[in-house]
Amino acid sequence: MDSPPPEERGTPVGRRVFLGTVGLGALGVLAAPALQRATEAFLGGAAERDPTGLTGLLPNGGGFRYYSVTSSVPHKTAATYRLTVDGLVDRPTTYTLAGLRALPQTRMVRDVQCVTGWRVPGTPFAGVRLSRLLDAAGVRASAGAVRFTCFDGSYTESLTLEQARRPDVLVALRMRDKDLDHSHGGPARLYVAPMYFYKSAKWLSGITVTQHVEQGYWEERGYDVDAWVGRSNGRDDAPTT
Ligand SMILES: Nc1nc2c(c(=O)[nH]1)N[C@H]1C(S)=C(S)[C@@H](COP(=O)(O)O)O[C@H]1N2
Ligand SMILES: [Mo]
Repeated sequence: MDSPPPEERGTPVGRRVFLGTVGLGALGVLAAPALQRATEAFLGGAAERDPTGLTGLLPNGGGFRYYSVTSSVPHKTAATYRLTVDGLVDRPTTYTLAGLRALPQTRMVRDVQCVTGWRVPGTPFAGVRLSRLLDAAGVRASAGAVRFTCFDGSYTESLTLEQARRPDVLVALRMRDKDLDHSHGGPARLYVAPMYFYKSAKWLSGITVTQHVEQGYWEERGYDVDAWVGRSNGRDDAPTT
């Protein structure tokens, strides 16, 4: 079990929620059919068996399943990668990878939990707190949400501003103490530790501050916008102690 760094203690994602994800593996498999039925109903029966997780299983991914909603994704290097922060901000900003690496880095070790039941325990992620980028840009008073876009050209996600400012939400540059590789969304992805992994948009290219939450890719297809692990997507029966 990891022990959260001091600055993370006392945030809403406490030990309770974290421990609540342990042992969810078996439960997740049992709970999956209900979610799958809901998704299939939503898609008119066209959904594959496991719409957000079973495509492209990486043989040596250490439990990770590679997933992309697009068939190919361009590669970006330190020379070509850019992350823009815009929308309802006073100082729209474009970061290079070097610029992101030069900012203070936060490392967290949590379980990764896909909504379809697979889980990878104790996975280190590191990067820049999203709150830092938002503060640097100067979020306007009228703002209420943040929208994320990706250089795969299709995937989108969103968080409320309150969620986006949590200390356990990162623009991650590293996973398992290595630079994020392309398959896992490198050079930079969103990492939303307390939520199911579909919130953690890979190949992050844009952060746009908006007034209201707009549904992301999977949310338009039936998944919860507030994707707290153990408390959303029909998993309210997850352990709570
Ligand atoms: N751009 C993009 N981000 C994405 C996805 C995607 O298809 N495209 N899939 C999501 C889902 S459903 C999961 S479970 C994780 C998978 O991350 P991994 O490929 O690093 O295991 O990424 C999330 N972020
Ligand atoms: Mo997923």
